[in-house]
Amino acid sequence: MSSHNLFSALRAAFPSDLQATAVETDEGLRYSWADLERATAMMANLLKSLDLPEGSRVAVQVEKSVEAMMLYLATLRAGYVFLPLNTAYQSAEIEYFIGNAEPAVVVCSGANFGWVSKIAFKAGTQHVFTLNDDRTGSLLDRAAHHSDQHQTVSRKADDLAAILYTSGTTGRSKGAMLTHGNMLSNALTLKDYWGWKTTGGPDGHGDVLIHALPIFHVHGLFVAIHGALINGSKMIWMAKFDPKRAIAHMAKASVFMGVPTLYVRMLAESSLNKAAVKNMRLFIAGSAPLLIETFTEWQARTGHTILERYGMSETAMLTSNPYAADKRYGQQSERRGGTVGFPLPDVLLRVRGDDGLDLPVGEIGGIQVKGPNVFKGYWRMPEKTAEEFTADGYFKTGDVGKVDERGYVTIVGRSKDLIISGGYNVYPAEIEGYINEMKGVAESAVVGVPHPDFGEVGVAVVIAKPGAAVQPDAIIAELKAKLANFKIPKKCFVVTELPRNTMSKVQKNLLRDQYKGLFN
Ligand code: MLC
Ligand code: AMP
Repeated sequence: MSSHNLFSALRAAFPSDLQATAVETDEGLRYSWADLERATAMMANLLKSLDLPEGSRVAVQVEKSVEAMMLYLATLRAGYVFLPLNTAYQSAEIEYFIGNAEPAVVVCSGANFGWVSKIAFKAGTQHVFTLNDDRTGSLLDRAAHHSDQHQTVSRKADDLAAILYTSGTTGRSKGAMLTHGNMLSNALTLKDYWGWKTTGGPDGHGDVLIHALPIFHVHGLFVAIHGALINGSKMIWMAKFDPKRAIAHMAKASVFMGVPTLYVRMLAESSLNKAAVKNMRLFIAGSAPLLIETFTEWQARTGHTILERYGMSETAMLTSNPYAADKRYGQQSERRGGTVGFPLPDVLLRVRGDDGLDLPVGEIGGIQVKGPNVFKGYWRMPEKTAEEFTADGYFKTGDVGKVDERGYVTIVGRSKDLIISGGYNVYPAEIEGYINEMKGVAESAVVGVPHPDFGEVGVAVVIAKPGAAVQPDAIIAELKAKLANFKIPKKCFVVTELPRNTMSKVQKNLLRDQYKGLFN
């Protein structure tokens, strides 16, 4: 392939019958492969007509829709850099991302146009379009005037394809820069490792994926969309996850991907049984730890063994339990609950101690990785990038784990102060910063505690200034007015002191222990 544009590789995998269904929505709309080809061409031509500088960012905060996916593909196709933003982000959060990334184009929902466009124009963005989840908006109106033929722009493997913001443990979010080469290598590796099929399956045309995740993070945007497209597989598109409908879709699907919360919610449905999953080939979980109870219960109810894998924004997928026996690890290799499987075939993974030396098998330390999937660095943060890589080019994931004698990787914790709630990352430092600025607050600590639905949720523990009356409900209400809803601690306590070590550092482990039974 002369061009390394990821879109070219995805396009080359479209089935020969372009009139076949590529995406079928929850509401019964059907999009053919020809529709994907034409609509992405029109959007790419619209972007091209704007005469944007090379490497321009296209920032997008819209509800999930097939057109939103097409916008992603069109951005790749036109050679620009896609920057997806969680729909829950509020103005202060959006102001930071747009100010930092300086996108040439911003696309938002019509309902948010007023405040988003204000932020964008202030940051120097020239073009703000709207895109709604009912196939309306100025982006589509404008694209309709453009040709449905477009020559995909040539890109080098090392050219940027996307920037994903991932919050820092201290300070502000960092934009992880992913290249066309990063994503194509990962998509091809997973196609092979997960045994994607082009024949057989529920309708004789191979695998059919239920797409139930949001499309502003690695899991829904890359692993799921690339996975289906690089195999020419149809997607059943759920704008919002609903456990009953997801189970009903399984009659005509074969692959499902979800964060653990989705599995927990489906297990609560009586319609989940062996008959409901009889056409399914593979259930994949990731983005957060899958509890062994969920793994075992799923096996008992459906007869299927969930395949757990591990990845991150900076690297896409890193490890996976095997779909079929992995010859590198012997014929006995199976999917093991509680582990995230083996390093993917082109990923090098090692576990190092605080002294920077490799640890023996079974010992716990920091996970470091290297491979064609590992990102290019943090957007406009060369020092931060340098800090996160070792001298010999390994990326320090911030996850703590071990590798056993058979090669299985287990994640046991994180060195980064991070809460993963329902698959979304919440950084305590960010929430504490907001709480500490509130009237009457002296100090706060936010910790993650177990939760039956979200896996983990945040709890805020606050100390008031002497003489100040601080109400937990008022703190929560103030946070809700400023931050994305999933970041809001589910409980807040006002206490007189925080546990500290001899260095006067707050002992978050003691707080986690104290509040661990709150929701379970
Ligand atoms: C929603 N809420 C959450 C939450 N999601 N609270 C904590 N954690 C979450 N993840 C809260 C809202 O704040 C709101 O509270 C209430 O739940 C209802 O909101 P909702 O939007 O209607 O929720 P729901 O649709 O039920 O969403 C739950 C969910 C969603 C699990 C479907 O969170 C989700 O889609 N998660 C997937 C995230 C994901 O794709 N992660 C991949 C990251 S990639 P209130 O109080 O306001 O009513 C990655 C790399 C890798 O990590 O390896 O894949
Ligand atoms: P993000 O930055 O949103 O991409 O989140 C990446 C983080 O999610 C990783 O660094 C891990 O801490 C966590 N993660 C992803 N998959 C798994 C998994 N299967 N088990 C445990 N943690 C996971």
